[in-house]
Amino acid sequence: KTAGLLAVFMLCAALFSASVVSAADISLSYANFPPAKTFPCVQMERWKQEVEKRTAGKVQVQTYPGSTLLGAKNTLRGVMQGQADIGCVSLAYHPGVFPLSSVFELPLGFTSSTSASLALWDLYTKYQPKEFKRFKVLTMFASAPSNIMTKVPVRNLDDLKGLEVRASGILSKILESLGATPVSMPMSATPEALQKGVVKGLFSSFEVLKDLNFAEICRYETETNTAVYPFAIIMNMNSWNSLPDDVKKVLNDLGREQAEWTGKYMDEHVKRSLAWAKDKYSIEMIKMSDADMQAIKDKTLPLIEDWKEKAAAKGVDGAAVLSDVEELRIKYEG
Ligand code: 3IO
Repeated sequence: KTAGLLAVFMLCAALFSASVVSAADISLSYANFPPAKTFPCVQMERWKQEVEKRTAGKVQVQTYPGSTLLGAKNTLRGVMQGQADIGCVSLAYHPGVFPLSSVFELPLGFTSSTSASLALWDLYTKYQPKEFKRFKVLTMFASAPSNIMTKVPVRNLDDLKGLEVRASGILSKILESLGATPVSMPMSATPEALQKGVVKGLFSSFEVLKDLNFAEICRYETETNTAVYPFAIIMNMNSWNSLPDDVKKVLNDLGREQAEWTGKYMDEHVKRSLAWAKDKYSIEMIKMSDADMQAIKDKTLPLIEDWKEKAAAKGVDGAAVLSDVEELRIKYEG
């Protein structure tokens, strides 16, 4: 008799605790590779706040900046396998894996993170490309246009000849076509490479001058305003499928808004960081001649054809994608 009562009691306790756990608390882990101060992590904290607010605390997000849960190169696999529920991926770190979305790594003339981020999100929602089929994509965004930050002045294309400069993906190919010696690595590996002298500079957006203190070591900033780096925030498919519908709606509704928020934050932050770097380290801003700027356009043009061929080999209609991106660029650049 006592054993029967005990069994009933234990069953009730089990049911009770299960219902409490499922109703009150959904905990999602979110892995990010660069340090907490950088823009991918700033947007992560904003997303966490919005999600927790809009679900009235039903969802809690545990954020892991600085590769504390997954690093730059193993976030894709880690999220797929469920080591984190959510992860931040810089697409350029995975050449060939994103034949459609990598179009944003080409020199297409985007002048802001806001316009590139909105165009990227619209392109994703239109095509729903199969390169993301294993994931739920929560949002996407892009860095501001890339520029050359170096220890030595790069005043013209001649100065760039043979110079070791860090980039990733198609942006490394852009450097190569300009005569530099690109060294591909994630942003998270760049501070050490600069310190050790493995590279003389980097090719990315200017806000890292402040956020990673690169202004201290890279006093020369050459404006090229070429390609952006596209990002995706991906979620494990089982984690997504296990969410209740009201939570799914909150996350879906945040997709475009988060892309725009991140773009606007980035564009403002680039200005703040440049002002800070001028004030603190007296960085020199360099503009190349009109002839060199035209040469940059001419020399990087073949990369667009390259991309189209690679896209075609993966079943992506590159010409259609490029024409859609151009339409979106005009729409969002105004
Ligand atoms: C980036 C990546 C991590 C932290 C700050 C950043 N600013 C621009 C990027 C773009 C990127 O992925 C890269 O590797 O330059």
